[in-house]
Amino acid sequence: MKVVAANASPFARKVRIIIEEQGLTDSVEIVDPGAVTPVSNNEILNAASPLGILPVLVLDSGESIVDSRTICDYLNDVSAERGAQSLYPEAQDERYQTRSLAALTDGMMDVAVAMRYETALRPAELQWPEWLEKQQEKLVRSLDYLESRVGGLATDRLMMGEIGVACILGYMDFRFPDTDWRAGRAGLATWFEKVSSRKSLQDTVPA
Ligand SMILES: N[C@@H](CCC(=O)N[C@@H](CS)C(=O)NCC(=O)O)C(=O)O
Repeated sequence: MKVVAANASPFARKVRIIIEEQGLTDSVEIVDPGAVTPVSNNEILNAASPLGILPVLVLDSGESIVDSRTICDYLNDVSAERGAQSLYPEAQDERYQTRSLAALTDGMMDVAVAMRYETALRPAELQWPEWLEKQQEKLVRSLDYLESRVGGLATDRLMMGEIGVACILGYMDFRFPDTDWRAGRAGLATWFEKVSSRKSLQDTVPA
């Protein structure tokens, strides 16, 4: 199977980290489609998914699986069948906490990617400062929430929640280097520094 995934995308990064962490590097080819924006057409991507949004997993049968969360779950199932540990805890409460953290960090990525499109792609005269300000507040509140919960984040083994946290923090550094998310969030900064040394994160630094 192959996954259409750009290096800059935090959603695609989750998938690429899972491929490495779950021992699937020999089974999934990574295809970089080149530039992808909401205001351009990318033929490789559009051939894989009518939505033209990445990542997309293309199975050997030719069928596509869209949306990073679905792809992550699919790869988690495939790796579990091969004996890897699941990316979700078994106990129900913990499992839903992990799912909720993964959903929160996906939401943060949605906000951050939309802000990037607004500031980098939308013509200056059409930009909407009030909208940008509210999106920024969502990120600030969510980062503060993550800081308050950082004691529950593992560094020795990444589950789906930790992978999401690492991907949004890496994206903040990549696209919003002037926003000092580390200020006042020493726990999160230390956690991110520790997990960033993992091979799966080193190999997928956004570019
Ligand atoms: N919900 C989707 C979001 C993916 C997403 O926003 N991908 C961006 C790149 S980071 C994209 O493909 N943008 C192109 C577009 O919006 O047309 C997922 O989790 O896979």
